[in-house]
Amino acid sequence: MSETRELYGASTGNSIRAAIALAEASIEFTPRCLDLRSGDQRAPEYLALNPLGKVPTFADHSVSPALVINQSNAIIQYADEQAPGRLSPERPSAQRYRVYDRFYFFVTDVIAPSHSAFFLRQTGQQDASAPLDRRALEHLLMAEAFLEGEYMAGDFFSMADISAFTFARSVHGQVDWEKLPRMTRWLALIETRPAVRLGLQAFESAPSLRK
Ligand SMILES: N[C@@H](CCC(=O)N[C@@H](CS)C(=O)NCC(=O)O)C(=O)O
Repeated sequence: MSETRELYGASTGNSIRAAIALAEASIEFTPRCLDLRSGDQRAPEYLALNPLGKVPTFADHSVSPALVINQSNAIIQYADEQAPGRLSPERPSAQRYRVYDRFYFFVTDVIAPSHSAFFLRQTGQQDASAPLDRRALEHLLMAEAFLEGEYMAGDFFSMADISAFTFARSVHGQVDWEKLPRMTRWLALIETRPAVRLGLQAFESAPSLRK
């Protein structure tokens, strides 16, 4: 673990995707776990790093001033740039743009409506949340057609797989997997990756923000 690089987060999709991307890029970091129910994200020392009071936040103290990244997808992009070729093809090419295309499909057409639905449920608007949940799920299931190769953007692992993975896992019980043979194989394949396991566990036993 690196004390110079920290990833503040919780066991939520956004934090786990960021942790997986850093691990896949072999960027060492210390996970710092926030208890969102207790409001750790609104503690003044955390707000100094992330004025929005949200997780995740990545901080690299090895540079001066420290590099701080607040958005999960910007952390994934950082990981991609730090380890060329690991999360997307190294050079501009049709394959690289397919990775980006599918990455943004999962980010904007699956994860974003699902987050909006979550907000509506939290605020008691169940009826309004249901169509957004359905839309997110329907979009995820379209990815069966992406899987002509083993992975979401071809024959190689990429950030597109990271963006699809946590949501696919979170709706596991709502999907008829027998109708989705490619996605079933894909999910099992992604789950066995050491960096994915590391990301999934990062905030289970991580040192807490409150030391
Ligand atoms: N667009 C942000 C969203 C971050 C976000 O909404 N994080 C949630 C957890 S998934 C959070 O921190 N919620 C706590 C709160 O809003 O108080 C990202 O992708 O990083």
